[in-house]
Amino acid sequence: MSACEADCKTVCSFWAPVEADPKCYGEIVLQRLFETRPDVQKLFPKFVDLSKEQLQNNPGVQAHGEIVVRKLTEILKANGKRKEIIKDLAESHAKQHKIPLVNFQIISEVIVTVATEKLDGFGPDAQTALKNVLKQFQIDLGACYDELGFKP
Ligand code: CUS
Repeated sequence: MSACEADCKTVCSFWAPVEADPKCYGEIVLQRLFETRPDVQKLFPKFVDLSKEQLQNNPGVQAHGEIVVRKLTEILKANGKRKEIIKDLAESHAKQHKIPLVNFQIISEVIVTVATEKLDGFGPDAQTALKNVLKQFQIDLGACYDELGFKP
């Protein structure tokens, strides 16, 4: 088992609540992201003009949050197929949404914070494992961005 697979396995052992309720956890992640980094909110055409109040209980935020968390769960469980998932993600985020790489670092930090706060027993080892997985994810995504010639 590679180091990355081991890290994925560690994180997965705490992940059942997230997998069971991706909409709820996804909403928390996006709310926290927009709260801490209003500049990132501007990258979402659907959400750019929404006030803090309008972001609460927003079906669009919940729906996109759910997508983000489902994607992340898919990556955690994919092992060999990880690269393919990331390649698709890179295509859509480079060509269609034009999301610079740094934003994935920002959302990764938020994901670690939220997991640490909300998941039972998610201690230093689990946090390190999740950080490693997300770091590798950013490296792989960056390589795909390079291949696509997307230089933000
Ligand atoms: O979609 C998805 O899925 C992603 C997430 C990951 C997986 C973590 N995204 Cu999209 C992200 C982001 C965006 O879009 C924007 C901004 C920032 C981040």
